[in-house]
Amino acid sequence: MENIEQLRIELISSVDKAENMSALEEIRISALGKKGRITGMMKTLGSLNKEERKEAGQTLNKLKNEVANAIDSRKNIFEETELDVRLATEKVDVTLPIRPESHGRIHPTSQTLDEIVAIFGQMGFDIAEGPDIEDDFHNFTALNIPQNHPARQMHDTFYIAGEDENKHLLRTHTSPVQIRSMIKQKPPIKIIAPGRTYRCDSDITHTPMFHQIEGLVIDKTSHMGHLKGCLLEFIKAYFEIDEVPIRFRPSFFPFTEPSAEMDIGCSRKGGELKIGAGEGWLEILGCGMVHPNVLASCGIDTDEYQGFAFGLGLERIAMLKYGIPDLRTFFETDLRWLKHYGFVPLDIPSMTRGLSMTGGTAR
Ligand code: 2NM
Repeated sequence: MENIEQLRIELISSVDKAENMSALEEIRISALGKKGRITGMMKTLGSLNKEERKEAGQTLNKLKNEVANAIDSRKNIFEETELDVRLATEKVDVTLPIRPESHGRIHPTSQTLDEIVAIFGQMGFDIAEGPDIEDDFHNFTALNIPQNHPARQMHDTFYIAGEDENKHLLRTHTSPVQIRSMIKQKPPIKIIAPGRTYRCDSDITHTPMFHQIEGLVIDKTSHMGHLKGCLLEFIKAYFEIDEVPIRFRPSFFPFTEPSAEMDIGCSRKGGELKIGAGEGWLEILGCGMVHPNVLASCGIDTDEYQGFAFGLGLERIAMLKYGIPDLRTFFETDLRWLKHYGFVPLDIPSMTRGLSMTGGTAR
């Protein structure tokens, strides 16, 4: 057997002298590889007697570890040096404008969602999310929607195959998210729930999938006056105008009492729709005080708590702001459409930077 100490000195010194990664790899193979010198010596252990074998085995194992460690630490030095060189030579000028060849655009649905989230975020609302696949309880029962209600029928709701106690379905609104929040979290609650919703409906003004944003405020004293103030502030911020007439018309939803539909003022002079003071009205969202039955289904004490909720369609409100005439084009993935109505990726909506600086028909 070769002199182990001799081999140790030889290997460690060649590791120290190695100039680069590939030299190190050669040393590793020649010492520790299948046909390496240490490996070779290990194979000869069988010919020794028990005592000698034990001693030589331990010494060889120690040598093996020592050489492997020496190679690893030399590797680390190379890697660090390499990184230092890259850090010193590679530079990024963060003040450069974005590349002219960047053609990607943000979809109006995403842009509108980001704008609305920025506005309600500023007002202190949290964002809540939930599953697209819901069950009968969260989508209907907890919302005070009776068993025989038309919305539950097969032709309005996408049910998922299987006939169990608590049928699964694609949520028809984002209200089940509020239900989950109310069950999970104690009041006060102040959330908006944006997301995809699904209805078995398809014509000029309906697509089987669309986006909704719903809001919910639960505390001890909130009333219709707060609802009105909150929604007025939202509308002014969203349409970026200081004065908008609003009006509330009585309505009906199973999950609110009283319920209302909110209209905003507009003018249609010269065939162009303009939001703000004018001779016309536009229906914009539904709202109301959360029905006590809904609160009770979520385990909230109706003697102590009350609150308001509202819901609106994202695509519809995007169409109004950005002058997009056809709902269905939102879902057609037509690049020419996206190029026309889409937004530059770096124009991220925020209440301090402004909502939409370029984009839509403004460009
Ligand atoms: C609307 C209109 C009115 C609403 C109610 C609730 C909940 F879960 F709190 F009961 N969420 N959303 C609501 C109320 C939604 O959309 C047109």
